Amino acid sequence: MPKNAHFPGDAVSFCKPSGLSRNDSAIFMDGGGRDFQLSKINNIESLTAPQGMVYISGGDFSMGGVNPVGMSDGGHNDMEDARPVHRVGVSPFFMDATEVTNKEFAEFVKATGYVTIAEQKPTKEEFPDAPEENLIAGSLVFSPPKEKVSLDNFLRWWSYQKGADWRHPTGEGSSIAGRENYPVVQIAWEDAAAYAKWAGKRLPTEAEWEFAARAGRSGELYTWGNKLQPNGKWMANIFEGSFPDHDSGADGFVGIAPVKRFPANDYGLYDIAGNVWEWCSDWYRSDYYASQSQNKISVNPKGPSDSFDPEEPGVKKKVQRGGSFLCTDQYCTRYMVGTRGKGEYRSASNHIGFRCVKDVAKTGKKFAMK
Ligand SMILES: [Ca+2]
Repeated sequence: MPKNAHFPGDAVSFCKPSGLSRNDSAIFMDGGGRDFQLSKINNIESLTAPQGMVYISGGDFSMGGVNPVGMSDGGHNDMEDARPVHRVGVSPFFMDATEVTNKEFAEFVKATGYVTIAEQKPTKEEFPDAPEENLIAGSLVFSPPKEKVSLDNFLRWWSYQKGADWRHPTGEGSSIAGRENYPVVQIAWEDAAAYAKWAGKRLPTEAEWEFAARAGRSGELYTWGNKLQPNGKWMANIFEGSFPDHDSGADGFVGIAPVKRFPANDYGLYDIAGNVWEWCSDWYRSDYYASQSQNKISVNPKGPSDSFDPEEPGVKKKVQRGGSFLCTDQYCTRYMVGTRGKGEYRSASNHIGFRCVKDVAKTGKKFAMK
């Protein structure tokens, strides 16, 4: 592959995967570490990012995730959808440094009068088989059982709560008063896309999201390296204790945390792992990575044209990334950086939010992509 094959004129710097050789990296992976190649980050003049955003210079990287040694599928969930690892290039862009907050979303609603999906009464057209009395505005809320339960049915810890929406994240009686700097939740994909459009931004592609999350580090388990707690320090808001009945809050937070309470990754992105899931623009297909060429770079991929999840055929899903305050190695370790999440695009819950990206104005050849 010729150097700079699709970034004519741009110098490129090579980033080593955190001092590890590729063979060393494989120690941490279940063999798949060898699939990762060094990231090639565009070494071009940094642009001043709009307020609250960071500049991501783009480049080529190995996208995907493999199983860490000793952890089959990182918990109970199958992660085959994050393989094979394949090579992807992304153009420069700006990205929100934090997840969109309640304060920011409130400004959007005040300016536009926007009503989120969770606030709307479900219609007979959308749910023709549901009795009329069940058509009540609300949303999914994490409702932990009092005791340890088997992990084969998520309905044991999720329930549909009347009145749950972004202003009332856990249902009637709950509030976001004093929580202006918390990520907004109970946001369906359409709501996130509407906010992004209003803000002059857009949702990230899944490739942009992972490129930014990896921050030049190749093939590592986490956005910060290969150890969950470097020097004993918690790096993301996840779930510790006994899932789902007891969140010990060992990382400092039981449940959701305000933004910027954990270290940013090397690109200056806060909570890119954990805290709340983040919607991406792509439709979700479990077999999408398998459809990508293993021999050439996929440039600015935008995902498949339709959605398919064999676990729920017929349910249209968009990609979610980063995991949430509910992710744990007991069930779902999707705070690990290459892993993928998904959700029905008109559904929300109290652990789903988003952040936006913004295109860099193309100036002549400098950012031209072939
Ligand atoms: Ca936590």
